[in-house]
Amino acid sequence: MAIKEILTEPNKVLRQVSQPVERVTKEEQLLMDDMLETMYHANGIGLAAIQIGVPKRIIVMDISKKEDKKNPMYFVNPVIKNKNKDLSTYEEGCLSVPNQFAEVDRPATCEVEFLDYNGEKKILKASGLLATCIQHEMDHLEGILFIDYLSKLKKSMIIKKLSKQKKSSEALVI
Ligand code: GNR
Ligand code: NI
Repeated sequence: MAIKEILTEPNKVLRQVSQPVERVTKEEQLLMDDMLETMYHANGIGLAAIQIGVPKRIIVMDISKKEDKKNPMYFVNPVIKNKNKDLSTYEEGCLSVPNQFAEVDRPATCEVEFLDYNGEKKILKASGLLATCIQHEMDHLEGILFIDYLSKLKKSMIIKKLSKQKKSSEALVI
């Protein structure tokens, strides 16, 4: 297993649409292992493959509380069904948009069809933080970030901040 670098906005790779996985092989399982380790290392609750530069429709998540047992979840080729008409609001963050948080409305519940770590077809009914996180990760597969839902002004302020942060950290690597 290995900890990978997480790409941060602004970065065109994050805007790519990820491609379906034909079959879950050892290669995808190794990728999922690396994604999970990278996610835990960064204290995240979800990670899409594109965030480490791999344009495959793969997501890992673990929304268990710190004091509880780890509960890794793996989603390959996820499809969202039956989105609730009612919306929930969560303060979202993203490992690809470091240190920025904002409220986003999303369907309160949904169902997701996917292949698991072993390539078996599964259906999951999600609500609460799980539903929010799955939808946030699904957006990554389409090249969408949570800041895309904010006003133009808020979004451009965040991107400006991130660009500055990037430039100053690049300047340190001389
Ligand atoms: O770690 C994360 N926390 C989070 C909080 C609220 C809504 C979504 C998320 S996902 C995020 C990790 C991440 O960037 N996944 O793509
Ligand atoms: Ni994210």
